[in-house]
Amino acid sequence: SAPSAFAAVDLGASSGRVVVGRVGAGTLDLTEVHRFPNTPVRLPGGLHWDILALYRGVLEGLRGAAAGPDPIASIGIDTWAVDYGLLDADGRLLGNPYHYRDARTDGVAERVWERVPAAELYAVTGLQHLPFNTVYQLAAARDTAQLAAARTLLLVPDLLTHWLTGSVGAEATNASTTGLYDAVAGTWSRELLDRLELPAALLPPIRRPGDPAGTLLPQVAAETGLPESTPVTAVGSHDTASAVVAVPATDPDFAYISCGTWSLAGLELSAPVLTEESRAANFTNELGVDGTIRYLRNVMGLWLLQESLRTWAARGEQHDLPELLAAAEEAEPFRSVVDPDDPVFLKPGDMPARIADWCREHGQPVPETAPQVVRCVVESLALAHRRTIREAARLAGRKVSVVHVVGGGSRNALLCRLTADACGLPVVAGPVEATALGNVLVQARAAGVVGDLAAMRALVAATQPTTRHEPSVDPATEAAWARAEARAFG
Ligand code: ADP
Ligand code: LRH
Repeated sequence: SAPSAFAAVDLGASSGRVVVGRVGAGTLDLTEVHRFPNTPVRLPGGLHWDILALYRGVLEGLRGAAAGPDPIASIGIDTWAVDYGLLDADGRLLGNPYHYRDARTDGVAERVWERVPAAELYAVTGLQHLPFNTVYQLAAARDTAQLAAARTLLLVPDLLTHWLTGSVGAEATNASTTGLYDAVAGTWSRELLDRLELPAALLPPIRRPGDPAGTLLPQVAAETGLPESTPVTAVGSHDTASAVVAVPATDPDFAYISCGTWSLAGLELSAPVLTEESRAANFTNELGVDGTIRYLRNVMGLWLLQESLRTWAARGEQHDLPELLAAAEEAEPFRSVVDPDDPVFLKPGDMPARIADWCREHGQPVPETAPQVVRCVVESLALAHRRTIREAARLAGRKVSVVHVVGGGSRNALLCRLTADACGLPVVAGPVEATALGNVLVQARAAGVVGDLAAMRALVAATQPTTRHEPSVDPATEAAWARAEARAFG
């Protein structure tokens, strides 16, 4: 039978895209229909996502999908995690969703822990501590007029789904990033909501990847040219969950790094690790597709590079990324390395200056040129990948024989090669668009076109190009990375 076509909406922190994926026996291909930048906006009241610009991009992409050669069997939506919009009693959006890098959560976690200690939060949710987890954002909003007027909270992919279909729900993989989801029971944690005095009624019923999420509203159908009967299907609506679906692993002992704005580095497990040691190491147990657990840690990721480029561009210094990476390749190795996960790097702002300050404060040479800054960022990320994957394997009692790097960072050959050296393991790089592929595959599975997770991964491995980076065989390599690790992480 002919392949079926599915539209995937995938919004990352740096860009959004709408792609059409065709899936059939032995077939999996993607066509990018529309790509648009995701540019946050600072208002007097804080840093926001430009949700209407994003929604306009979604509609434009769906229009492109409708105009293509294949009938669209279904639509799936994934975005970054934790952020949400609030609807009032009339179902209208109350204000622009906040960006997770907004400062209003500063110091809030500590207040929340006075009510529910961090160890108790972890025992229920299995979620790593990030200052912007939804639970802290809601605690920061406690006394606002906006929260008082809110009747429904929709995570960003669920908000976009609501605008397309009118349906109200909370997709489970993304719900697992809120800090309000019980990792063992697989439901919102009523107990945590009560103890934190957060209104449980805000939270919609959970739906799972593969569940139907409605069909297009008449005005959406008219605007996009898609039939009203077009279904929206819940996918792994947390982008990282969709990315992990499309990791082309053929070896069961694999680790993955979903590498874009963030590097999400870890393992796929069948059960959460909720030990105190795991909490102290700040590993998360986020929900994957088919009840799997994404046992990983957020590494600060290519944000450090994106924000450096943005800083230079604001000063009139334009850099071409491939050229800059080629220059970084020639730069002196291990001149300076930082702990990329230091919270000083989290917020928007002058990144090269913060890297320079960090180096100065830690007795390391300050990177002077752009290639030196980039070399420092890439080596520091490779170090964080090494540390994170080794720690995940130890805490989960698992062996790792290969590291898969997917997402935009898989195009960064220097980062992939250094990650291979740092980990002492082969790195398989690609696919770049793993998230969109995972989104398409879960829709295809719901339509009965593809089988289980293993079958989906086999299809990705058979159809999508990857690049293998072998680690250095020089016996001095491990010692060099171990020394650099001590410099970066103390
Ligand atoms: P997100 O989903 O978080 O927006 P992506 O997965 O789209 O992120 O990855 C974006 C990142 O990919 C960019 O910040 C950049 O560092 C990297 N990237 C994109 N194109 C290239 C390229 N040609 N060479 C090296 N890196 C690239
Ligand atoms: C990656 C991601 C990550 C979250 C962060 C907020 O895009 O979804 O998994 O921790 O954004």
